[in-house]
Amino acid sequence: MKNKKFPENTERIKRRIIEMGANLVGIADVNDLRDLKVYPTDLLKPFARAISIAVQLPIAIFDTISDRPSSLYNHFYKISNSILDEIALRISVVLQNEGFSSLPIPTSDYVDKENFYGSISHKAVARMAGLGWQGKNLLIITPQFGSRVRLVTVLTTALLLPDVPIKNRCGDCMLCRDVCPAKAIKGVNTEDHYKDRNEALHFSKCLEKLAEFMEIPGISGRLCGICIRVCPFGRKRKGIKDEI
Ligand code: B12
Repeated sequence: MKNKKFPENTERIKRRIIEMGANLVGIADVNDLRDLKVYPTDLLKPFARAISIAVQLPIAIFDTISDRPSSLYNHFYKISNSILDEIALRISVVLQNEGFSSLPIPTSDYVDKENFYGSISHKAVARMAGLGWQGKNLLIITPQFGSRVRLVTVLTTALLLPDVPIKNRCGDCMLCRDVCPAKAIKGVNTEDHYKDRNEALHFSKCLEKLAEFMEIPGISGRLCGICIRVCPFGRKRKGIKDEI
């Protein structure tokens, strides 16, 4: 891949990722992530770009969630993780074969199990890659699918053309705050990103509720999904009728 062919190659790589089953893809400049806490601390050093990839979960899956997560959501969130991990692995090999060192970061790993930190925040990468903004539920909200996406990151030396972040569009909407069964969402907006997760959430309340939900038969992880279900973005389904 020649540097002077930036736009063509960026489009080609993005297309390839979509063909592999992703629904959204964007590119962040690693320089814009330098203030991000990462593990190990030199994780980003060899790389120039971070590719953010999203797979959506269908609205109907979230509609099986009432005041607690459903076993159906439990099942398919794991499948979406596998799809994302597979895409990240495959595109890393594609880029490597073109001469660019590329590192897939797992969808859902906790490197700091005590404080609940992944090796890199996929949400921060997604935001800087223009996939969406950080909503009041602390999650990435995409215009197309709301928060009904899961994310993965590929770090690469390939100088792909970076995308630009998009503005927060939550406005006065408080649906996620009002529906949260733990009353964990404070309802505070951010123009760019929260300095700390406690700015958006009563984090311990969210954690306690997730631990409670883990006791439900059929729920094997720290799952909820209620704030995701109500997000109005992407709920209008073109061509799909609810009633026949
Ligand atoms: C540990 C973890 C948890 C923990 C802690 C969550 C947390 N908020 O930290 C627990 C178990 C509580 C949890 C719960 C959930 N999680 Co979780 N979780 C993770 C995991 C593995 C690591 C997150 C992490 O490192 N957090 C550390 C904090 C500090 O970072 P943060 O949450 O990203 O928020 C900060 C940054 O984003 C930063 N930021 C944003 N933009 C920018 C830009 C720059 C330049 C900088 C410097 C910073 C910055 O601002 C925030 C405040 O500091 C990620 C996967 C991953 N590797 O990213 C999934 C992940 C965040 N979880 C996810 C989901 C969906 C959930 C749940 C809804 C559960 C579920 N599946 O039903 C709940 C929602 C809770 C909530 N409202 O936040 C998704 C989010 C998808 C999305 N659309 O945003 C992720 C990305 C998994 C995935 N691969 O898709 N999770």
